[in-house]
Amino acid sequence: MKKTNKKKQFKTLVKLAMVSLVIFASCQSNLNDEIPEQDTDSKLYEEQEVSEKSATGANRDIKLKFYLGDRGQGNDIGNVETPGWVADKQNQWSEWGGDADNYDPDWIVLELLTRTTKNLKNLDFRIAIQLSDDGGFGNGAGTVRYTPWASQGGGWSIWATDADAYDFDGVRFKIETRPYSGFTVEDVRFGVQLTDHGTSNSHRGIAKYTPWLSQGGGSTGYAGDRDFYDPDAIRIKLEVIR
Ligand SMILES: [Ca+2]
Ligand SMILES: [Ca+2]
Ligand SMILES: [Ca+2]
Ligand SMILES: [Ca+2]
Repeated sequence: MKKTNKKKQFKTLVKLAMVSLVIFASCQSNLNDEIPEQDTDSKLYEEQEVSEKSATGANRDIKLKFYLGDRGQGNDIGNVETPGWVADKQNQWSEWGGDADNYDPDWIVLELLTRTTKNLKNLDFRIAIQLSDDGGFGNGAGTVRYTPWASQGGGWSIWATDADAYDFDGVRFKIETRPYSGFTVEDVRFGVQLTDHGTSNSHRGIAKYTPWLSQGGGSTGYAGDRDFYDPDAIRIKLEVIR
């Protein structure tokens, strides 16, 4: 009996060892299987990315819209203003935008709009921003600041303030365009950041971005300085993929 039991025990041990080996081996083969699966997935992902990118500057035009508000996000909203569609090459300032009483706005929202009836082929552009005071409408206006051109890769403007760099009331934008044979922006989005105490780095709010042109555009959401109260300066970003 003892011998038989030992034999049984031995057999069981062997079985267990074999089962473990099989499990281990199948786990290994699963791991090996997963690698090509991941490859397939990432290929699919790339294809999706490519199809999302099918909306480009070669088949779409863009427009910047903006509005400001005060006393909390979404409150005391002023008029929505725009410098117009880029492909229309207006090169004109928008109307001055302010909050509801054109006095000390707390936040700004930028929107990127797109349309398919015109495109950005063979066109270079940059964004200009100017701030004013004393009820907006251009009184006490500060220096005009520009983003780099799209053909230069875009980027942030210098900080724009009103004349005394303290509690601006009005904001306006212009999109400057110039013909640029052979240059067409692939993708584009707008960014905006506010600060206070002049152009102090330590009072910056979070930089906010619109979705990309290839994503259909959209809104930055509310952009304010660090405490979302009476900012002094705004800078604007033209972000491009060439
Ligand atoms: Ca106000
Ligand atoms: Ca305010
Ligand atoms: Ca001022
Ligand atoms: Ca503030």
